[in-house]
Amino acid sequence: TEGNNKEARGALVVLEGLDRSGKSSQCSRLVSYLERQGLSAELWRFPDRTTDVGQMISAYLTNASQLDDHTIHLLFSANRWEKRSLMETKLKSGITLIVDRYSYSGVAFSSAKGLDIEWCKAPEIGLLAPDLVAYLDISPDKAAERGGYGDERYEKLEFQKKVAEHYKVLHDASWKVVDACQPIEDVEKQLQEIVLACVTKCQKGKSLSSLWS
Ligand code: T5A
Ligand code: NA
Repeated sequence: TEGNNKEARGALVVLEGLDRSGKSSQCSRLVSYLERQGLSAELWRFPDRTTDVGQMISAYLTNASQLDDHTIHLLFSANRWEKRSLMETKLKSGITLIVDRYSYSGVAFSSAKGLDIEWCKAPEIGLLAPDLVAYLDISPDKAAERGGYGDERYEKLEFQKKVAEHYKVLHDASWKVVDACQPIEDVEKQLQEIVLACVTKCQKGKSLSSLWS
């Protein structure tokens, strides 16, 4: 009978936040947690530096190459597009994807440089919309104190302040803001609850949608 034989899909969960907000630590903890619950989950990250496009992005971030602001923006977007169909296949086969950064990073970082926000959003239109965006909230000053920034292009306090402002205008109904200054285990606990609720909703038939809606 209709509805019942549709296989439960996985959830598309994105973690966003400033550099050093704790995304990578929490993404891997989340995947382990979901697996302990008997759920299929995979850890993904953008940029995916393993592809040809990803290697161009990596060279740019490490200052090994220079690119026009628009050009690097489109490369970040292309790097998501080249993964879109695999992402959809995985989700439809019941795998939950925990994704370290996504289109919101793309728009927040490029618009923080002064690019028009609508122009920044345009190439993201049609990518899969996350079921949940967990924003790890930390002040740029606190983030900078965490082990200090490395040598990557965007790891500068003044720029991170601008990025924080530009993230704010992207918040929508799919966002949950988590205080990233709590002890790591407390952030973890909070994320487990909101992610599990999201996975359950997707299993019950919440449909996949596209950016930006
Ligand atoms: N970018 C990315 C774009 O411009 N456009 C795009 O489209 C995309 C996708 C990529 C850069 O590219 C930009 C954004 C970025 O500048 P990246 O490889 O994702 O960069 O690297 P970062 O996000 O900068 O990763 P970081 O490693 O700096 O930060 P994370 O992952 O947020 O933090 P994490 O987990 O590595 O933790 C950082 C440190 O803090 C500690 C950890 O132990 C670690 O030492 N920590 C805590 N300390 C205290 N309390 C807690 N709760 C803590 N949680 C973690
Ligand atoms: Na990271």
